[in-house]
Amino acid sequence: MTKTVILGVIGSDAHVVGITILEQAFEAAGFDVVNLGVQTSQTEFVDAADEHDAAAVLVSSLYGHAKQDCQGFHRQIADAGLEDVTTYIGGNLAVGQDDFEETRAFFREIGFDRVFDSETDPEDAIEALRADLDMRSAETERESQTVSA
Ligand code: B12
Repeated sequence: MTKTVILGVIGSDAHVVGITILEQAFEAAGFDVVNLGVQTSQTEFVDAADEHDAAAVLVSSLYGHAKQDCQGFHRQIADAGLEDVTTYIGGNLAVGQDDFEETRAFFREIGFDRVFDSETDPEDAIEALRADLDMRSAETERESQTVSA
């Protein structure tokens, strides 16, 4: 079954080129992509994930304010009952010179399943998402077998 991914640039960020490339790459890889565009609020991401029964939400941020823009994001996801949706974030996630491993640790801590820097090849994100979604379907299958057994 074709999996739907929600894509957008969070907060007041207006950098559009990266998500346009990601949209094309994920579509070419066989995903249905709902591109919410730039300056997308947390609520718009969550509502779109719910409405489209999305497998994943891909958040982009380039302008350096991702930490503030993502505060409370996973709480909203949980409140909408969407804990099973895979969440990725990528881009220039902090201002200026930065230790990316610290940045990665911060975003993992607040709930993102994977964190990508601005050097990421879209193919690597696609490969990661395929692996994560396959793993999730296998887990769901195992759980339903356990329940019915
Ligand atoms: C073009 C540009 C602009 C244009 C944007 C035009 C537009 N509508 O897109 C304009 C001039 C408007 C602009 C404005 C600003 N910009 Co600007 N901009 C750039 C620039 C030069 C290129 C961005 C770009 O298009 N790259 C090409 C695309 C293909 O790459 P990308 O965006 O990085 O996306 C790839 C990856 O990051 C990754 N990726 C991105 N998101 C995600 C998400 C996931 C899930 C995954 C897996 C991967 C992923 O995959 C993408 C595709 O390969 C960068 C510098 C640079 N060289 O990156 C600065 C840059 C991003 N801008 C910057 C800044 C500070 C701003 C402003 C705040 C400046 C100001 N004071 O006004 C404003 C913000 C305005 C706003 N509200 O957003 C800084 C951010 C600094 C930081 N994070 O520490 C940068 C890095 C410049 C710098 N070195 O200081 N900008």
